[in-house]
Amino acid sequence: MNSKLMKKTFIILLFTFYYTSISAQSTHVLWYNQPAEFFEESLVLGNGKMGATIYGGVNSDKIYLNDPTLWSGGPVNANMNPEAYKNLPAIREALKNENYKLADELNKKIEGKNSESYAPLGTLEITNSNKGKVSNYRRELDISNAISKVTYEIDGVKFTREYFVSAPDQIMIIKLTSSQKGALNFEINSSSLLKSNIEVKDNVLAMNGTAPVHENPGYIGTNAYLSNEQWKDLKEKGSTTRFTSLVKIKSVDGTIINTNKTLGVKNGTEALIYVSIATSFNGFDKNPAISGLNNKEIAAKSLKSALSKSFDKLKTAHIADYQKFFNRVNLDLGKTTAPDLPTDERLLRYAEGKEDKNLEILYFNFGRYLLISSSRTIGVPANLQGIWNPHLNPPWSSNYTMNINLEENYWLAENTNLSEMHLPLLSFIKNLSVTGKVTAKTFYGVNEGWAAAHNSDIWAMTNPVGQFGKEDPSWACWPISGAWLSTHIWEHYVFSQDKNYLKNEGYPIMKGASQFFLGYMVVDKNGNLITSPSTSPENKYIAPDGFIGATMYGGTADLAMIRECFEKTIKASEILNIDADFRAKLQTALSKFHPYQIGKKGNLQEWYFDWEDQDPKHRHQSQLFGLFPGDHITPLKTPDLAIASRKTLEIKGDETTGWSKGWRINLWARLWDGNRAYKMYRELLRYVDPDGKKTEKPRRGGGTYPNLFDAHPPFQIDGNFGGAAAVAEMLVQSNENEIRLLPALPDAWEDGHVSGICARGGFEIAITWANKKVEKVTIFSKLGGKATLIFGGKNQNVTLKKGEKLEVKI
Ligand code: FUC
Repeated sequence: MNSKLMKKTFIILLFTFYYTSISAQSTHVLWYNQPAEFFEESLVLGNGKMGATIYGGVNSDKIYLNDPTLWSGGPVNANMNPEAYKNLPAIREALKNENYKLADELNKKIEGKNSESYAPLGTLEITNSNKGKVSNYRRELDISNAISKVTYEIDGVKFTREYFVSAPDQIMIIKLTSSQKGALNFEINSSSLLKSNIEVKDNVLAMNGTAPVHENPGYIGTNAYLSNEQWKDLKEKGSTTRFTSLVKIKSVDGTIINTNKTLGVKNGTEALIYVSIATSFNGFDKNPAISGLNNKEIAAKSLKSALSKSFDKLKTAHIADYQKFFNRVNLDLGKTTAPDLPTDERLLRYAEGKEDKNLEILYFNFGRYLLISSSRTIGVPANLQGIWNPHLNPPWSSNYTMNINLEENYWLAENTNLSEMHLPLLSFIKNLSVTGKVTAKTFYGVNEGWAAAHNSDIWAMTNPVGQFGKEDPSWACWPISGAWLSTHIWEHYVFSQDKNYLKNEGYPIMKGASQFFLGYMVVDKNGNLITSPSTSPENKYIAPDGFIGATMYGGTADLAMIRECFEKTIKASEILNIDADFRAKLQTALSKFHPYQIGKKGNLQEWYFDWEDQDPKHRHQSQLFGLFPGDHITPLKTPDLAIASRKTLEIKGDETTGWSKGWRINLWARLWDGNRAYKMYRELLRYVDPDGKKTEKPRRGGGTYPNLFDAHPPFQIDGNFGGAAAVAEMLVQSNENEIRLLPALPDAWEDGHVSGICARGGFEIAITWANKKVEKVTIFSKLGGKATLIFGGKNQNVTLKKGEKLEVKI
C-alpha cells in the first residue's frame, strides 16, 4: 500500500471508529452526569395519581411525593355571591354609553373567591452512610419504560438505584443494590411542609397529615385576603383533605434498623423500598374530612399487596401497563449526527443552532410520557405543574387556569393516541357543569345551562375569581371557559367515534354550555349578537380617549369560542338525531354573530373596535382561537382571515412564554408554515437556567429547563404538552372528512417516519416520507369509515371496514 492510500485508509478507519463509538442521541433517555440541585433538574415519575420527583443525590437523595387529589380547602360554595348578577345591567348600560372606565370598575362587582391551591404531600430522603470519592455518576430517566436510575461508584463499589411508580400496583418502588456484598448502608426519613405526624410502627414509616384549610395564590401572599372571622369559620369547618404516606423496606441480606422516625439498612447488598400514598379526597362535592375516603386503609392495602409480589413481577406489570400507551406512537426524523451528550449539555448545544433531530423527538415523546404519568385520575386533570409540585405556595396555586393552560395540557391527548388520558379532563368538565349552574344564575342571571370562568381547582370551582372585587377584570372576569372546554368533548367524540359517550355524557354538557351563552349574549347597535361585558384573556386595549382597560363588548375571542361551541353542539345533536328545535336556535344565533373584523394593520382584530393593544406582543392570542384549537379559520375556507391571523402572529413576534410558544407553533402549523412552526419549536426547546440558579449570564425567558420541563418561566407543564401536540399537528391534520398528510413539514425534517398518529373519524395513520414527499401511507380504522387523504397535491378517497388496515397507493 502506498503512503497516500495508507493515509486515506487511516482517515476512513478513524471516521468509522468515531461514528460507531459515539452513538447517536437517544430519543427516549434523559441523562446527566450529576445529581439535581434544583427542581428544574430533577427527574419525574408518575402513574397518573402518585408523582415522584427525584434528585438522585449520592449522600442525600431527595424524592418529592405528590398526589393530585391533595388540595387546600373543601367543596366550593358556588352560591358565594348570590346577587352578583344584579350588577350586569349597569355594566351593560355603561358599555352602551361607551363609558369603559365605569364598566371596568363595575365589572369587579361580578367577582367571587380565588381558587384553592395544589399541595405538596411530602419528601422522602435517603441518606447514605457510605462516604468516599464518587466516580462514574450517572442519573437517567428512560421514558420508553418509565424507569429512572442512578448509578455511581465509591472506592470501586458500584451502587445502583432504580425507581418506578406503578399504576397497576399503585406503589412506588426503589431498588438499591451494591456490587460488593454488604456494602449498602442507608437511612430513610419522611417530612412534609404540611401539618403532619411521623412515626415508625411495625417496621413501617408512616406520615399522616392534612392539607391546608385554605390557601391564596402565591402572588398574593398566603391568606392575605381572609378576615379573622373567615379564618375561624374555615378552621372550624375543618373540611380539609387527609393524607398518608407509608414506607417499608425489604432487604435480602442487610439488617433493618429503625428509629422512631426513620428506617434504615445496614450492610445490605440489595434492598427494596416500597412507598404508598393516599388521600381522603372523595370527589369534588364531598367533604374530605367528614365524608372522605379512608386514606390510611387505602395506603396500607396498596403496600400490603405490593409486598406480597416479587420485584420482577411488579416491574414487569409496570412496564407492560406503561408501554400499552407509550408504544402506540413512533416518530423517526431520519439521520442525525448529533453526539451523545448528557441532556443538559445537549440542550445547550441545541440552543447554539446545532442539529439534533433526536432531541426534537425526545421532547415530543416526553410530552406523551408526561401525560401518561400525570393524567389517569377521574375528575382530576393534570394541573399547571402536571402533578409535580414541591411548593406550599406554588406559582398561580398550581391550579386549573382555563383561559388556555388547562386546555393546552390536553391538546396532545387525542392526536397522539392517548384518548384515555383525556378522561380526567372530560370528567372534570362534568363536575364544572354542576357548580357552573349556580354560577350561571348567580353571577350572570342566566337560568339555563352552566358557566365557568378563568380559574378552577379540584373542587370544580366555576365562579369568576378576583376576591370579590379586589382584582383586575382583565383576567378575573371571563365567563367563557365552558365554551372552550366543551370543544374537548367534541374532540374526544370525533377522534374516538364513541357515540355512547357523546349521548350519555358529552352532549348534555355541551348543550348546557351553549344554553348559557344563548342567555348571556346581547344584541349590539347593528343588531348582531355579542358578549357584554367582554374581556380578551389577559390583554388590555387603549380606548380612543387613552383609557387602558379590559372590559368592553364583543371581544373576538369570546365570539370565536362560542362559535365553536355552538357549531360543535349542532353537529353533536345531528349525529345523535335529537334536539332539532334547540339546534335551530343555535343556527339562528350563529347567523347573527358580529362578524370578524380585519384591522388597519391587516391583523385579525382582537377588540370590537380597531383599538391599539396596551401590549401588542402580549402572550395571549385568543382572537386566533378559530385557527387553533378551533377550526373555523383555515387557509382554504377563510383565506382572508388566515392571512389576518398570520399578520397578528407577525405583529406579536416569536418571543413569548413557554405555553404561548406551544400555542403559536400549533397556529403556524395550521397556517401550513412548517418552517416557521419549526423555528418556534426550536425556540421552545431553548435552554433555560433553573429558577434558583445564580449564573453570570442567566438564560431566562420561555423555553426548556435542563430536565425538559417547560419554562414559562416558572415551570408550567402546558408548554410541554402544547409543543408535543404541535409536532403531531405538523405531520397530520384532520377534520371529519379530510386527513391532510405532512401539512406543515419543515425543511429540516426531510426524511422520516411516523406511526400511530390519530385522525378525526377514528383513524390511525402511519407515514413514511423522503425528500419531503410521502412514500408510504397506512391507514387504520377503529370503527370503519370514509376519509379523503390529501397529500402531495392529490386527494385520495378511502373506505375502510371496522378494524381494517389499508396501505394506500401512492
Ligand atoms: C395565565 C397566563 C399566565 C400564566 C397563568 C398560569 O394567567 O396569562 O401567563 O400562564 O395563566
